[in-house]
Amino acid sequence: ATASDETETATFGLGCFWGPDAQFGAVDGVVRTRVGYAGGTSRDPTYHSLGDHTEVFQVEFDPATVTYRELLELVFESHAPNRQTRNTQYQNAVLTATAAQQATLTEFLSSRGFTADGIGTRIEQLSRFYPAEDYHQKYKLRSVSSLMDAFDEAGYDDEAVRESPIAAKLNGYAAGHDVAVLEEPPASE
Ligand code: MHO
Repeated sequence: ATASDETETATFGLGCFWGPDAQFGAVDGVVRTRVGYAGGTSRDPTYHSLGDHTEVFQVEFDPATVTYRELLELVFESHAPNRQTRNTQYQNAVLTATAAQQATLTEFLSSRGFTADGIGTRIEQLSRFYPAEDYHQKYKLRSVSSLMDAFDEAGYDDEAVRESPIAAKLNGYAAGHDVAVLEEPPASE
């Protein structure tokens, strides 16, 4: 896919953030991912001092290739909206950042026969996203030491790995997700 200049950012919670970080990183049109904490009120959450925050992941995407609505479809295929866990750390959540996202979400929910109040999934406006510790970013990729060594040798620090479009795809691939986008092969002669 050809990327356009303008990306958009979506924030979701689907339990432990390692899995969806990889799953959504593999989606065509998703250019960057990061994991973190949001949805609570306590200051400066960390993994071991999470307070009332929830593990969330952000996907930065190219809306010319994948739409917010398509991401919502994937989010709602990936959890049971009629249920919710009491443990705030792992709650399912859609945290909208703009009025346009809110409008798309409202339309999407009603197309599924849901209302924001009538489902277990938390539907809220994103107030603040706190990036998680480096060792949680691209967690699946981090288990492939040869790839992490290659990033290191190419001069990437932890923040550069977190924000790398290549790392997002490799993280999905490392977790077993299909990252292939099949196009016409180039002519061989
Ligand atoms: N350590 C937990 C969850 C990690 S996720 C970042 C486990 O593997 O079950 O909360």
